[in-house]
Amino acid sequence: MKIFYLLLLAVFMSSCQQKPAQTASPVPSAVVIPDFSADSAYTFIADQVAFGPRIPDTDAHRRCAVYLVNRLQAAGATVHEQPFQARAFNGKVLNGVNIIGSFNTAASKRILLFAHWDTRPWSDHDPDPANYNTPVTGANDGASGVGVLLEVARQLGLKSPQVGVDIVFFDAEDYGAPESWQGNQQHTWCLGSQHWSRNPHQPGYKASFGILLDMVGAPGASFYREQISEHFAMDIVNKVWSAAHRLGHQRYFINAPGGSITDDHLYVNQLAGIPSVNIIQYDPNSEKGFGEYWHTINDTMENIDRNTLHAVGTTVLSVIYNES
Ligand code: AHN
Ligand code: ZN
Repeated sequence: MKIFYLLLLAVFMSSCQQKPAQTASPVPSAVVIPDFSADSAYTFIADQVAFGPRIPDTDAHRRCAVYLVNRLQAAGATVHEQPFQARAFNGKVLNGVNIIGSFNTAASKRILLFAHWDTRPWSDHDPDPANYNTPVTGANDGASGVGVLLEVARQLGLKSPQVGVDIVFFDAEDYGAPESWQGNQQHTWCLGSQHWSRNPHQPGYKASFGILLDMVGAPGASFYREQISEHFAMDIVNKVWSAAHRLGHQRYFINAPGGSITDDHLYVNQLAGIPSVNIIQYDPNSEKGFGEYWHTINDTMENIDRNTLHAVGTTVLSVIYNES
């Protein structure tokens, strides 16, 4: 009889012990973030570079626009092209086009991701003044941000996030007046984002926040906390930099103040009222803040590093898939 009760007790206890494992776990399951393919992003950068310099009113520019639209559509985005004209500092009227790819169009909460897709017509920071009138190839300055976002787009199409996402490729960012220009340099950059911020592709368009990627492909890049970003969107800087640190990317995302950089996010903040941050390679402690190949003839594929693309891409995906 004693043995029978002991057996019964043993069966009872073992069934009790199993129970918690079978029902609700006390730890909530973590959000699954899709894998970012740095190889794919790298290819998307090489594809853009292969067109040649993407200067408004050139054939390479027109052909690259078709490519960008096709890639966004292939990822499953609803694509909107926004052509515009803008007068450059030198009086030239540029024919530009902003390209917008939207995911989860029905979602009311939206995140804006952006980069510029044009390239600079002059290598005005090249050590050799003879190269001044050679266009920048723009592997890093232009193609890198777009390449990372095309891979983000591909992942968004494979697995839908809880929020809506709009990816904007701004044109005519890099047509700004060179330092030698005698006139007022202010507002000569970022012509596409100035246009879009005054005339969004949907009237009254709003997003919860925005993230700009600019020059995100160089080996060993440092992304300091850019100061216009901190001024308009401190919470978002904290969100992005802490996501990067959680993923182990603190060597790239430095928790210290960077420069105050006139870039597309200035106008998205100031004119469109969307709190936005800039992930941009700029080291305030170095002599050449934007890196040694910035606005030179050496901004080429040899200076694009998959590790940097991966750090930035996984950080952006982590931020998006953690939003609800
Ligand atoms: C200025 O040099 C004023 N802004 C940098 C914006 C930029 C140019 N990003 C890429 N190229
Ligand atoms: Zn540039």
